[in-house]
Amino acid sequence: MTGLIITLCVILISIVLIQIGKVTELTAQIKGEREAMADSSKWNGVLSLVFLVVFLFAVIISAWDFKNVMLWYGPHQSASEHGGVLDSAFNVTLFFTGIVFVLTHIALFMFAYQYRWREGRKALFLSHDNRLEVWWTVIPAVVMTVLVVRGLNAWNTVMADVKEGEDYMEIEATGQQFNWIIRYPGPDGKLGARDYTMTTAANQLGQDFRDAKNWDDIVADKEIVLPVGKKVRVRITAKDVLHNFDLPHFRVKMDAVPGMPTYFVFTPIKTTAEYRNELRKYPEYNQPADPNDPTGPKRWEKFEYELACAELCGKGHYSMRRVVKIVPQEEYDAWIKQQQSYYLTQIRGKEEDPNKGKVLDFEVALRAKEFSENMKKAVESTNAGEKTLQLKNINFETGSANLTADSRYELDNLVAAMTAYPNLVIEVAGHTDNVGDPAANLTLSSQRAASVVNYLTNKGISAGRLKPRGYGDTKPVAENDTDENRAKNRRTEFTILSN
Ligand SMILES: [Cu+2]
Repeated sequence: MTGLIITLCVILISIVLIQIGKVTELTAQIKGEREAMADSSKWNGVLSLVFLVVFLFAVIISAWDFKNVMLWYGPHQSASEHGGVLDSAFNVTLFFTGIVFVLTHIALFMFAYQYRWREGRKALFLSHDNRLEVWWTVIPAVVMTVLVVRGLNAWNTVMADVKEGEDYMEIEATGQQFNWIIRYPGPDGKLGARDYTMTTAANQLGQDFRDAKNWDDIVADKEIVLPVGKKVRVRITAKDVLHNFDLPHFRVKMDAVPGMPTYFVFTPIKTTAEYRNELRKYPEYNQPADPNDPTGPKRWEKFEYELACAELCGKGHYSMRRVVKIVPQEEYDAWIKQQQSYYLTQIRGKEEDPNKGKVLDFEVALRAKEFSENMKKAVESTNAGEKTLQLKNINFETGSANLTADSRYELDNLVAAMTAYPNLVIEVAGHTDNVGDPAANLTLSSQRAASVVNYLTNKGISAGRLKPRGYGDTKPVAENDTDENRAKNRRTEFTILSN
């Protein structure tokens, strides 16, 4: 229907134009050709002037109308340290090109009016004028030099890499169709090595997990959180096609190129909350964020910084938006503490893990810390239920009471605790699942408890402080219904009897 109406309109307008053309021709014949030409020339000149005025007004009004929505102005002052340099370079360029823009438009349409065709007037042919040549060469040359020198200066400031010994944090952004994979270095502050040949479904970044620096790396799959006032270096890469790492509020924009890592360094200077507070002063941002919910939150309350992909990288391009949160350092510290290592949660112990079956130093250290904290709590507690602790990673060879070599790590934690609390007396308890004969289970669990006690006495802990006991399958902690639950029931525990 709409198509039909548009076609009809086009046909009708064409007919009208043809008719006007015919009428003009007729008047020309009546009035005489020259007079008609002078007439039309004058009208065209006047219409040029009208166009000039309307056009310049439209430019000014639209710029004024949208001023609070645009970056580089009003509420959208840069939220990064280097952004001001870029904004000022942009504004200086806009100032000079703005003057040229207005002047050339006025000249263009004024000339069209002023020098329209008139009877008996001839054009002046000016073949050469040295003075004019000098003017219109020197002025643009000076302006261009100022702009280029300023621009180069701004470029060097904005693109500067971190200096030797400078305090900064590094994250990594990898673009792919269609999302950003953001990697944080974890507590060691260092990003682990990557090798694209190691990329698999589970290891999307091709992290080389033989590199210890990778073990604590975090892959942030929701929002990006950064502390305010801290210099951030972003390593930027791409997996498939060209993407572009764009943080408009921070004036950060850099191509993500497959096979060629790039970077950008910036320092956020306003938290999300501070930026929202600034938006709050402008009427545009006091409109409801959702037009269907006029009493709901205002636009400034809903504002979020964002990471976008500024490269048309495919049909899902728009979905590469990620929320960026700038928070005070304490809030950042709390957030990063909650993030879990990708390696430990997704890879450790699985097919892809090159360290499968090996105990890693940092895991031993982590567990030792956890053990001593739990021990402290248990010793101080007056609640009987909190006096029993489980020994983790204690394993025996199948069907026997022989401890595996890796059991020593946890047993050494217990030795350390027995030494730290010299009055501690404990019961060491062995438990099994309900598979097999109950009497045999009881014997095996007693032997295993004895085996643990034996290890401890060999390490110099007095036998009088250790009471081994086997419970067989009599004290399950879970139903013996699944493999997982049966594994929970096969365990070694100790209970503090006195301290
Ligand atoms: Cu993209």
